[in-house]
Amino acid sequence: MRTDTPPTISRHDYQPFPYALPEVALQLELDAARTRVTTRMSFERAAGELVPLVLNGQDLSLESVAIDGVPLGPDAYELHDEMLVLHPQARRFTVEIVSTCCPEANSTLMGLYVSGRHLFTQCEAEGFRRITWFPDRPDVMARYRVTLQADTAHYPLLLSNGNLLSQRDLGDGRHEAVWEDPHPKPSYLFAVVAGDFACREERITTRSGREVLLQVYSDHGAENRTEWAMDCLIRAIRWDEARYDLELDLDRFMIVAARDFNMGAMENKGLNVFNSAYVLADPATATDATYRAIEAVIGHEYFHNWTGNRVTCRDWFQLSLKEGLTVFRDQEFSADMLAHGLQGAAAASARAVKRIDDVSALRIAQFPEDAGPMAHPIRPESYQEIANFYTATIYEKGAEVIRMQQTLLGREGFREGLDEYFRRHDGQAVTCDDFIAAMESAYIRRNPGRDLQVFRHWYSQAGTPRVTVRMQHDPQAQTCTISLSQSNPPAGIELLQNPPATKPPLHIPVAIGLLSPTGAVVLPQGAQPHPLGAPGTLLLELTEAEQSWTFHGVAERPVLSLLRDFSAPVIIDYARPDTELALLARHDSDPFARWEAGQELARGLVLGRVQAQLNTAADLLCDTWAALAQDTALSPAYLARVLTLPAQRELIELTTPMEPQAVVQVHRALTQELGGRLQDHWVRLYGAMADDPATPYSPDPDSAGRRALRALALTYLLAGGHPQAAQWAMQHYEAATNMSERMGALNALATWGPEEVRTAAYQHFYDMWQDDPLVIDRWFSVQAASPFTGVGEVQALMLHPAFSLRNPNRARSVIFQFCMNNPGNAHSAAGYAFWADQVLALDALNPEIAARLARAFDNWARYTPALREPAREALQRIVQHPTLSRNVAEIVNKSLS
Ligand code: 0A1
Ligand code: ZN
Repeated sequence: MRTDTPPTISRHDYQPFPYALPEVALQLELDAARTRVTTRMSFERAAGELVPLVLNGQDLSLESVAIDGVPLGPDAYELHDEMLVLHPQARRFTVEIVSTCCPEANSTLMGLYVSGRHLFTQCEAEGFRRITWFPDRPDVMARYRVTLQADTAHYPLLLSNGNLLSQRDLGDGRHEAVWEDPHPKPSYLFAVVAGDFACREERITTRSGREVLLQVYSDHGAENRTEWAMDCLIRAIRWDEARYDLELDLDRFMIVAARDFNMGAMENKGLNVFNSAYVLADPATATDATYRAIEAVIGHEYFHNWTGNRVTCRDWFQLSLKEGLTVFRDQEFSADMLAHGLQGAAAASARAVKRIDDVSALRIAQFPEDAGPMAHPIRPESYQEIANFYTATIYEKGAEVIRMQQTLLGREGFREGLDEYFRRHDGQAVTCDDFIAAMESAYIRRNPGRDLQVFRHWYSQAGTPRVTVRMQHDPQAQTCTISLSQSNPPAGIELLQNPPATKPPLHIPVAIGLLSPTGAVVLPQGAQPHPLGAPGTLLLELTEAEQSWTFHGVAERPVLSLLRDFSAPVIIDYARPDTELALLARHDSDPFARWEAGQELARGLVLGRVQAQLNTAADLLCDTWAALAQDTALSPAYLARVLTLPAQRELIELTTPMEPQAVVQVHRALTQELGGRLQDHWVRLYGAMADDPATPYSPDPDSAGRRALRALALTYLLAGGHPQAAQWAMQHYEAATNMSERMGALNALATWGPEEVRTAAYQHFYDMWQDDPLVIDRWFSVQAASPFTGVGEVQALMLHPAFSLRNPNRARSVIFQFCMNNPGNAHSAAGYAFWADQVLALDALNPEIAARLARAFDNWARYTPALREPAREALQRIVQHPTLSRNVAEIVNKSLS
């Protein structure tokens, strides 16, 4: 904890570490109260001159330091708050340090900590320094040998990275395990787990014929919930072999589920640690969305083994090098899983479902970030606390930047570029520049005379670019001219730069299509359709501030389908009549753009009602949706997306000034209207999507899609006031044979249900699942996000015995859900005051989690005046608190600047 302003670290200040560290031997005498760590490091100075050896450490007690076996007296080294400086004289030497740390007092969940009865570590980004004094930076890559000693009864399993070399009993009730990781790695990939776990294991043979052992560890009693995780892991391994020819490079790959975890999961080499919410699933406790989320996270962490671990980051400014690329890979994996066994348009539509979900998430989380005080490029220029930069920009926008490279290179070209990246950099710690240089080599081979120079600006610019579209059609000449212009004014941190940042144009791939007035595909004369796109897709590569393209042989004025498959993370400005959107929503051959057209129609309606107070009729939206609801060619999963209004959070972001309350009101009113006017369709879909209760649960996309559509129909029926809806909802809830159906009904009731039915369902749910923390998180979440839950109710939830501020999943399910997903209640003076209280309370325990919560109202300066003042007051109260972590201080200072 500190009160002074934390120092700013700049990308341009990077200096290589002056020593190589080939070998590390660690011995951990594990004990929850006090763990003793002996670290032996063999250093080799890189350059000629003597340089101090600077090691990082945090919350450690130093017992002794020795160089080449000679103990150092206290005047032979400098011990600072978070730094230990030694002055070695030899070129090659060994440092041995003994220190202790206290896992049970560690509520930050970084470094070595206690969860349940087990011990876990979390080292990314800078947690290793909480375990021992060390050059804790990603460009120092060493081979680790780890000796673990602990009480045998309490910690019968002792795990670390790599291969188990030996195990023995120490004779005093303790035992020992020695692990060795053959792959040099940075400290952030180090891991230790100790405890008593159940284990599911399988042996598989990799593509090259090596047998590997896969293990999933969980708390005893949860082993029957790890089958899906194992299945996902095997599919991820097979997928990486098939798609990228990347093979598992270890004899053993372990996943361990932790109840207390700050994030989703962590890719420690050979020993992934997971938030239990992303491992455990069975039909009774996990929803379809959970099954898919587990698949994505297991894939993500596994794919890091190559993109992140084999080739890692030189420094933390390069975080998106591994995260953007790995998110892109997990998105592709998930899309391929959804499309498995399908061909042609059916496969495209299945993949589009994933794309829709990813783009929706981008708009909810990343677009606001790019439009607020924390806006930063995917390769930031500076930070105060790196933990604050595990952001939607680094991850999700980073993945979009990788995806654009695939769009520009084609699938094969992208694969060539990736192969080149591994050929050049396997075993190294590198930069985003190194990645793009490898991609560029493949790009140039395919596009002689061109390069990715302009594309590189995506790495250095913050903000969501806007692309403005104009179209001119000349019926005589049968030409159609499309003009695109781009702008991306300074955003976030760029605004504070002096002189202001200059932002050259970006290389933006804009995939488009032309439709005839009846919705048929129009392919202009001589135009080459893009191989990755839907029928008739053309790729316009915008590389200048403004450019035009003229197409020939276009007899009638076409309707433009824009930004197909969301080919770039931009906002499109194109003024056009709603009738064109309705046509696209019914006929676009690109399933993503087709969904987008319907969303655009709905967005226009909501924003018109909120901002211009126009009571525009919803007739066109209703007619379009009615037609779509009857289109039997659409899969249930896709239709469920099509018939869902844009999220309140997405719409709030589009209002100027931001009007959260008005958006919530209009959104609810429109949902009611759609519920009423399309009632017959909802009744029909509700019946048609019912499952045969005798069919066993399966999370496959078709079954999941049917459940999603049925729950959506139920929601509309409740919203629209169908006289039997409450009764159907309760029956749906009670007759549910799996958690997906049950949550479908509970969510609908929480949002629209009459009070007695709602509370009866909550009570029943609690009675049934009170002993299962992951299910209780659902119970908390659904209530915290309910429009009927105000500040008083959420405070009452926090007093519930099942709640704990120390457990991040609980904090997320109550506090974060309320602050971020209950805009109708959180956006109020009382809501902001509650938020400030919780940020401060969390900051004393877990600064990483507190800093995430501190971002809930990032964009307060754009709120409607009546909300701006109370939001500022709440922020001021946080800033003025006498002890703030570096994490929260950075966020709130930026928010107020
Ligand atoms: N590299 C992980 C994310 C991660 C980052 C920091 C953590 O510490 C609290 C934990 C996990 C990933 O991308 O999955
Ligand atoms: Zn990751």
